[in-house]
Amino acid sequence: MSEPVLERRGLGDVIPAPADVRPDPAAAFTIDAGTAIRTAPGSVEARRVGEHLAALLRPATGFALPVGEGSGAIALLLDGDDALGDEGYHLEVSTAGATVHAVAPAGLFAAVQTLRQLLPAAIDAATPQEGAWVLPGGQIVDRPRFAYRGAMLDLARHFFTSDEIRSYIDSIVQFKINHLHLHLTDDQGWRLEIDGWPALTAISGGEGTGVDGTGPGFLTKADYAGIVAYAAERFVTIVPEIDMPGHVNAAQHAYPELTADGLAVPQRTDREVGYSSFVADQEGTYAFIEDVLREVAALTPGPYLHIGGDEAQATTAEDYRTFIQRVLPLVAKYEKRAIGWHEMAGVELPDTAIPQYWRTEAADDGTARAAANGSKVIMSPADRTYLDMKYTADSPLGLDWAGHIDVERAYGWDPADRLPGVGEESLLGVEAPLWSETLRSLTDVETMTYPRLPAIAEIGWSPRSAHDWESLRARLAAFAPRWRNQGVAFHPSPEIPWT
Ligand code: TNX
Repeated sequence: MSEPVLERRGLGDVIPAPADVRPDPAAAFTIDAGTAIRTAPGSVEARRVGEHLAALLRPATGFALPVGEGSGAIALLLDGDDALGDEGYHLEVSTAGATVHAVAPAGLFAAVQTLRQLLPAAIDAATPQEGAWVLPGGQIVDRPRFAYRGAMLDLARHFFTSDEIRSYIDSIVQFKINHLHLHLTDDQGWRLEIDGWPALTAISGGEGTGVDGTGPGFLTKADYAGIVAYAAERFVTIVPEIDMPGHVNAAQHAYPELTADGLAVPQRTDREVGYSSFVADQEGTYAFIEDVLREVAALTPGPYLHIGGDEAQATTAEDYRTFIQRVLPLVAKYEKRAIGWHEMAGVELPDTAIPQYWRTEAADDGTARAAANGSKVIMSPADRTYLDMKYTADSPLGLDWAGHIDVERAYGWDPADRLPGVGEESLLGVEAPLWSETLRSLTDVETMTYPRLPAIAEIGWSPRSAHDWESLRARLAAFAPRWRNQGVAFHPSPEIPWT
């Protein structure tokens, strides 16, 4: 008796589009009850990636899929060509099996995301499904265009729990996103516990915080460390942000000594920006900041520490310069590289500092000057990458100050063309920030994220020559059943011919 045929996938039906795809329709491989997964000899990390793949495939297939170094028709090997880089991989599928060659475990993990998408959508079901688990035959050679492909969650305007953040990590890694920026502090809340300054979270992470007072909560140091570890197992680097010198009302509400006159400021739960500022010419400001940065750096194995720097309308230009020039050395002292919203580039920066361009203007002198001086830049133009912008005027969630962003708009730009003076060589990568003023749940987060984040992930990963709207639309369409099986919410954009 023959099994029902599940959906047949094409070798290139993957988001982000792989760099090089050579299908061989005669070479398909069918995973069956006897399939095992073989991982690179002597590599604990390759073994972990193998276990990750097995855990993805077991529920829907019902197969045992043992993982070991002995033998197996699916092989995850660390014998790749150096040209693949740390995240690249070479996948060969023949009738005998599927073999991945990578240089580093991150490349094996990227290949696992590709393998998942090459299988029928039923692979994401939680219970055993009938059918043949066919991988399309041929070869893929793939590696990212940019090293940094990020998403950002705003925990300050609305707090999201450790479990919600972990779910978000699980869904974003499918698109080879490798950085998660956490916006931990803002006027409406402070979301990371800091020893020695307990009121930050006791007061500004407590009940009544967040926009409209509806987003209370904070991460303990243990919660944060747990998220960092969970992310690292999925080859995601956490980028913590402590926003300053503006966006600091929550800190000043908890600690009045951080204000100019030492008087308490009221809690704020409205959506205004640009009214609060640390005091640049007060030593206590830097003692506080050093404590915070030291602790955040100690909890963060990744290389980056984001210091905000945006919308400091309540800080004079001179104070802003003083402030940034005092804080950058503190970041370096704790052995991190500073990222800042691009206003930071209004000050001369060391070439290790990374401006993140977020506005909608066609040019930015500071960012261009930083790039000319050797700084790398992260591109997050609000009118393309801001996942909190409404899709259309009808979107119930989101803001519209940078316009409406449908999927075609999120996809129809190139980071190397965005700013004069900031070309391909100056780019560290792209990031899609999600601000949470209007969001109240993980479902809201996912609805704003999908299907736009996959479009931006493709801009960050795939070669420019592979960007093609008609192709992306068709590949996105296949995600409706996948996201349903995964329990991930998405906006059913009418632009996509959903299956
Ligand atoms: C601008 S983007 C901000 C945030 C808001 C966001 C809303 C940036 C660096 N600052 O404070 O949440 O707009 O879209």
